[in-house]
Amino acid sequence: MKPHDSLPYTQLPEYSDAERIARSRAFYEAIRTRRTCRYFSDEAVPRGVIENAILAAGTAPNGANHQPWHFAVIESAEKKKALRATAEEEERAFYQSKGSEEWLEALAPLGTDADKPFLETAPYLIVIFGQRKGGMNPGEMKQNYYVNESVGIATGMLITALHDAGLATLTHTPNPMKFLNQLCSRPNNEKPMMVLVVGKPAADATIPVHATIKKPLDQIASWL
Ligand code: IYR
Repeated sequence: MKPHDSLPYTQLPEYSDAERIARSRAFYEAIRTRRTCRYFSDEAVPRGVIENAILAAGTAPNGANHQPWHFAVIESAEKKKALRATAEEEERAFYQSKGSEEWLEALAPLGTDADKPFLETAPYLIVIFGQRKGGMNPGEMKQNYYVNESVGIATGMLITALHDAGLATLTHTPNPMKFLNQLCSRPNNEKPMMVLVVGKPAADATIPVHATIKKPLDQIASWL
């Protein structure tokens, strides 16, 4: 007997080797067109797209299946304005003095600065929280495990789902982030980890060439 209630493993499609190679190549060709966006259109995007993308993110592998995440979706103009005001204040401190010379030098080819108008322009800001405590059921306060890893994987799946739906994203990391708990009415044991800006790119959006240079396979993988 198995030590747990069990179901047969999910039926995966029976592809030929050639089909698997073609499909993995096609997926790579699709995902390699993803670009971080810093210029957003204010055009509306249906809430259903965001809901489905969050449902997809919620299937991510995670510690003990406690699903230690919360996605606070900001769509109100006032909340966006408040988030932008605090984030820009912090970014000004970062770009003017707090950021080390080495760090600012590393960012120079991206052309980022303290101005973040997209935080008000884009239709959605998804604030992603990691839950240090929780468990599977509402109201539980069990220890959660591998919170950073779990939320990182879920965020990657969220970005991938949104890209697949034809939407642009920006992973924004205001520093420090604690103000996001109050802004999103989230409890103190939750750790804000990322602001994901979501929408359509502005018609005249550009990307830094620097960001398009990806390491080749032999630099990012080894076979042993
Ligand atoms: N949080 C800042 C700075 C920044 C840091 C890194 I590392 C980036 O890859 C990009 C930006 C900002 O949002 O501008």
